[in-house]
Amino acid sequence: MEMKKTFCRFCHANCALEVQIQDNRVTQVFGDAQDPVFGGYTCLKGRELPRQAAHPQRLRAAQRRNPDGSHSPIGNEAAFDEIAVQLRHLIDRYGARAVATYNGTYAFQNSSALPVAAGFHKGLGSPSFYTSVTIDQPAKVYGWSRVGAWLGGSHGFSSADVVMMIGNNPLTSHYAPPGSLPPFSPSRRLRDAKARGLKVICIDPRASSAAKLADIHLQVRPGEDPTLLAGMLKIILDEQLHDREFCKHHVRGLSELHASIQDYTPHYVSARAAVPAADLVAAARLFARGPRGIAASGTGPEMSPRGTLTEHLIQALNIVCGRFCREGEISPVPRVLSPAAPRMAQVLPPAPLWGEGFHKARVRNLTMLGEEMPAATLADEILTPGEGKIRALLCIGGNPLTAWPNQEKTERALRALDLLVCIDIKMSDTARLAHFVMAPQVSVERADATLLSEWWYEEPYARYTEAMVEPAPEMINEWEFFWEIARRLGTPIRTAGGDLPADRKPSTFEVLDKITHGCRVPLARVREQTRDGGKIFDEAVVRVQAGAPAADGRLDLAPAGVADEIRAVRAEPLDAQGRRIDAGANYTHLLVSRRTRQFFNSTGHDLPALRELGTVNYAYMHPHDLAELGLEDECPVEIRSPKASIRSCVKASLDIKRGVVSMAHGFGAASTNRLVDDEINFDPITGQCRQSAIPVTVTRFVTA
Ligand SMILES: Nc1nc2c(c(=O)[nH]1)N[C@H]1C(S)=C(S)[C@@H](COP(=O)(O)OP(=O)(O)OC[C@H]3O[C@@H](n4cnc5c(=O)[nH]c(N)nc54)[C@H](O)[C@@H]3O)O[C@H]1N2
Ligand SMILES: Nc1nc2c(c(=O)[nH]1)N[C@H]1C(S)=C(S)[C@@H](COP(=O)(O)OP(=O)(O)OC[C@H]3O[C@@H](n4cnc5c(=O)[nH]c(N)nc54)[C@H](O)[C@@H]3O)O[C@H]1N2
Ligand code: SF4
Ligand SMILES: [Mo]
Repeated sequence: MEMKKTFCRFCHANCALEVQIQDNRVTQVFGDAQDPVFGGYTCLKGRELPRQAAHPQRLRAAQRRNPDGSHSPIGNEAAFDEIAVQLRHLIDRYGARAVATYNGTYAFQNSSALPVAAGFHKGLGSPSFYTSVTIDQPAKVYGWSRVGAWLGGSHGFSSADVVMMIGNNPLTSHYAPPGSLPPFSPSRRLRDAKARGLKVICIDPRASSAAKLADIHLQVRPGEDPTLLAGMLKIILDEQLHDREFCKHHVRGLSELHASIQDYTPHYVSARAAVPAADLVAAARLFARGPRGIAASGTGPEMSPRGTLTEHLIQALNIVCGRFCREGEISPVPRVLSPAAPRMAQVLPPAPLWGEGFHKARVRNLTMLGEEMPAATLADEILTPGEGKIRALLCIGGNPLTAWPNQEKTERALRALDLLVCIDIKMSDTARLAHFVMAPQVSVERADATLLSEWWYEEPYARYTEAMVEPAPEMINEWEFFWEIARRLGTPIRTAGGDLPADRKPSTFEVLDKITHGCRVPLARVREQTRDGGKIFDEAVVRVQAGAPAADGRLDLAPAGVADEIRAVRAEPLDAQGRRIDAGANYTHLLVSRRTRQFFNSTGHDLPALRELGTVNYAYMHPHDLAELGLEDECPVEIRSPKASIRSCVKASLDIKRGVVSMAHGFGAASTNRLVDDEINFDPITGQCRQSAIPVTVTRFVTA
């Protein structure tokens, strides 16, 4: 028996672990109490890594689909050969665009996976590169490009006086944007910060575990974040609570923004967002008082209508309150393994990442965002005939059949592909439709670095880990798949540090080294110095330097279209209760998305210790709503949106706002994505569909 140190990759938080190894198997995991950032924290999912690795249904070899739809094992070499031949044929006949990759959640739990997949696409010349970001929180990743960014960085959590969490619940999800609550030991961290005086504002239709700890909880009506945030901005600007000095020197569009929100009075916002006007005013003042802090959102508001506008208003709140590090301050989130960008007290001017000059999607007038195409259009790109039609899909660590909007269309699209390849630990709902399924190594079986979690470390923390155990010979690291295919196609794999070698297979360390090219501390040194666990690299502390004298860039609060969109929201028709009237939707409730503690999207549903915490995807509702509908707790119901209906069981919960149904996604059969219409109500910039605040009716389900 042996103990070794590594880090968890069940989710993105990358908690520091000590693992017990026996006979080339990880038998138990513990939090690494010595770790300077994580201090011994783990969650129930991470503690199941040994059972996940040893799961009887885990794929241990590649599978090839038989004509009757069943699958049989195939050797990796034979699978790579066949896949490459089919891809070559499709590329020669239809062009490289016909080949798409979709990077799901688990492409983001392996630092070498996503960059190599991206480098494969660059080498191939195919723009059909998709990730789950564009069905998750794309406006956070791309929204800054029309506003600009502050090169000194935002305020960090540990020095914040106030944090506003808008539709995210890090206590369950271990997820929050930088500057908000870091995902390690989140509950303890939040309680400790409150004890030192931190004020917390939560905006959520549900009394989530974070909202229960908040000083002010605004239990907003789903989808009304734009209204509520515009109302807060108006209070702050009307009362001149903003950072006037910062705005004078570094901001433009302030008066235009202020003019566009004039009609968002506390009275109007209170009626429409269904929050008490006094709480709204108190929250706006508390946030503006700071003086340090951050407002940030999660999935809820981004999946509700107008996600990009919502993110813009959140950015605007941070900007007008000047929530940025100034010259001489230590900049939080130094990022040891990412490109060492300068930290300066100046604005990086806007630089568009979509629209004119970017590849066009063939539907819904959308374009590429940065280097990725919008995933919500992928099903249509497969089904729409003509030039550019996608015919082959390489799916890494994702499960489109449960995760993509419009499940019925997604299934039709996946079945229409000439070639579907999945890399998945099990025969997921999607993998069952695939022509080939490759068996990946799980985290404890591969080398990795903390590249994907470093946007949360306020100090220059980093680490490298070797594989803890020897993987079975047919299990691959995701990057190897792309390397094997590229070699057979004769195309390069482009990375930050140049092309991957094609004449010999690089090691995972070499791949990671190329990917992290130009970072603050070279990977070899990080590897050398973190053999005994994670470390803070003092040489990578960054202080904000003075802005360049000639720098006159400004953060733009009113880029083209924003003021008009704010006015368009104000002009939307409301019913007598202040609810937005959705064309064609005769609904009684709004269904909102949430995470469950025990599962990670569609991962973990097969692990007994996690299943013990519940396997039913309940539709949580307020008990008074149930009574009004004549429904008892736990009774079967049909939930109907304008698009389709699903069956579930209701569960009474006082945490849920009246008029709201709260339900998770990723539970195959009762997938809330059946209810999602991808063709109406999508974000005009990111294509993000309305995956939260979905209009529904709830009725008792009666068997015929
Ligand atoms: N209605 C609705 N839809 C949503 C959401 C919502 O809240 N509501 N959330 C959206 C969000 S935020 C996201 S990120 C997407 C998620 O979208 P996806 O990533 O497409 O879906 P997941 O269910 O996370 O799929 C993960 C897959 O990875 C496999 N897997 C597990 N471990 C490993 C591993 O180590 N290696 C590999 N290669 N595979 C592994 C699992 O078996 C599973 O099949 O869904 C989006 N869709
Ligand atoms: N245990 C666990 N952890 C996970 C996941 C998981 O499935 N399980 N999924 C992972 C993934 S892929 C992601 S992207 C992150 C997401 O991380 P988070 O965004 O923190 O996810 P949630 O915990 O669902 O929190 C979203 C909150 O938004 C609220 N909400 C819904 N609609 C609205 C709305 O219209 N307005 C407002 N203001 N709030 C709204 C919901 O009630 C919910 O409390 O979590 C990750 N972590
Ligand atoms: S929070 Fe995420 S990284 Fe940490 S132990 Fe749990 S699953 Fe693993
Ligand atoms: Mo996500």
